[in-house]
Amino acid sequence: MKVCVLSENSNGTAPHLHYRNLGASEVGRKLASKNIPYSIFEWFTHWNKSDLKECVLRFLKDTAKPVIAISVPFTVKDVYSIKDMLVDLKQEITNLEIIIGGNRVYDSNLADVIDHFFIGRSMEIFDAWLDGRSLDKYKTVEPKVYLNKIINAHNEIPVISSYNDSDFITKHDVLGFELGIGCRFNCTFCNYDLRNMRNPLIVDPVETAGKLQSLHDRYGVTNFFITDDTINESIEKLQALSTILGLLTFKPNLAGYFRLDLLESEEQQKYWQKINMAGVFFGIETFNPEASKGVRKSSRMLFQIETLKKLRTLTPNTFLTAGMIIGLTGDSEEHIFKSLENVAEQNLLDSMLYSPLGLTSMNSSVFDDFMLSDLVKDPERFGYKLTGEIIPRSDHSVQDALVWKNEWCDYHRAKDLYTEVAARQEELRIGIADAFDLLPALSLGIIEHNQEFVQNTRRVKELCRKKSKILKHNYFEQKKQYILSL
Ligand code: B12
Ligand code: SF4
Repeated sequence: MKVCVLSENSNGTAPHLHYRNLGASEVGRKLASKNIPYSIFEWFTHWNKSDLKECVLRFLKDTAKPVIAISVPFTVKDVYSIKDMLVDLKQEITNLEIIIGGNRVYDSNLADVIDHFFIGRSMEIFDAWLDGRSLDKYKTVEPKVYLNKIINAHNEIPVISSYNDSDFITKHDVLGFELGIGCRFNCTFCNYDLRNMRNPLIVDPVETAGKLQSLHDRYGVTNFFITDDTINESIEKLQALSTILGLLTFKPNLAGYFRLDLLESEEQQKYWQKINMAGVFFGIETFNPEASKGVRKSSRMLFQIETLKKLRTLTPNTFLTAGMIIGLTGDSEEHIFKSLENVAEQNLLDSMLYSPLGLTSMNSSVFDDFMLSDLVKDPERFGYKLTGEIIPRSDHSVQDALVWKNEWCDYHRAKDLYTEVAARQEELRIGIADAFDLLPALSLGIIEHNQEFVQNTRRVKELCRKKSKILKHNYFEQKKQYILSL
């Protein structure tokens, strides 16, 4: 067997990011562990199509079992841009098998060209498939689609970027790692499939530090994103991260997700200062105590504001973003605008990302219940009525938007409010950027300090988009030369 891993995670809402796809790197590591030759083709939608096709044909030319493994964690839409090429390749290589993995949704419109769909965290299924073992355990109502409903932490281990010289990593790349798998909490609106996990598995800090150090020593990488849904869910995780950083000979720039309410604790604050993240995303959702309680987050909002002030003094350079939801039961327009002003007055956050509360159906014949939030499963219990109106998504995302209504808002008003809030944010000079946006800017040398990002967010993102295009182009050239020389 030989495998071309086609990877894409740089489109959609964040075209200025050039992060390498952590899932694709794990697919590669799994193949390497079984001595199966493979090559990752990163950012496949941006390749010149004939170059990509030529490379795939060359790489798969001398194997009896040719495979294309597609990894598209964010949207299956990306596959449509190469669908014609895949059809051609199937005609030219008659025994070619095409598999897709990583996404949480199954798109039946791709079933004519894809042979096997592995939904969500699927390393265990992939492992069985590679070994030719039975996949009965993971069968779904669709014959080509497999899903693992019971994740076993020994098969689904935390992933740390793993690359070799033919991946052409440079110091301008941003790589990812996980500290653990799963989250202990179960917030009502959350659809992270591995939430509500009793004992999330945590990495071995020494091993992780060794891998990160090696990526730094071999390629000069200093920018890393941590993909855990909650880095500070436990002191053990913070301890692990702090130990990892203590073992490294360099100071990496890190971005990741934290829960603000847990940082009220002095012990957490001690680790916060030691770890000193470059950028942090807090899922605050609302500053309204009533609305916050409704989504199973802390209602101690005054404490949270004090915590933000404290964090500012502990690590003044950390870029702080908050994800906020518009339309939560118990909230109000007045409160939303008042909290914006409060944040600006007290300089609590650098940026806020608002979004209208979205209740989405899994408009798909295959999914795990855990891919739906509690709120979607039983909206009435949380004060939302579905009006029956459904807004279909046109972008192959499979999930449709369900129109909801509560005591003060509905989905349509929440969308309008989103525009009004963005205008007010601009006036108040609160940024609209993700903590994860910072790393490309640092890695591409566009900014040296976080404050430059705070002041020029829009221009910096535009520069990132332009510069990352050049970085990708250089990568495509090197990769093509390498593959054609094989
Ligand atoms: C970090 C993260 C981000 C970061 C960084 C993204 C990046 N470029 O790497 C940021 C903040 C930028 C981001 C943005 C978005 N994100 Co996000 N993000 C995540 C998060 C927390 C971790 C992703 C990750 O790297 N995980 C670790 C890796 C190892 O896991 P993995 O990708 O699932 O890969 C594993 C398996 O899937 C499998 N696998 C992967 N590929 C393949 C291929 C084959 C062939 C096989 C067999 C297996 C396989 O192997 C891996 C090991 O098990 C996930 C939730 C989660 N915890 O997974 C959401 C998640 C991926 N994001 C999601 C979404 C929707 C988005 C946004 C669209 C949000 C928005 N509205 O803006 C944007 C899109 C970004 C873009 N490029 O346009 C959804 C995707 C839903 C879906 N359809 O599957 C997720 C699942 C969250 C959720 N539950 O809703 N995100
Ligand atoms: S929102 Fe964050 S803390 Fe809450 S369940 Fe989801 S991952 Fe866990």
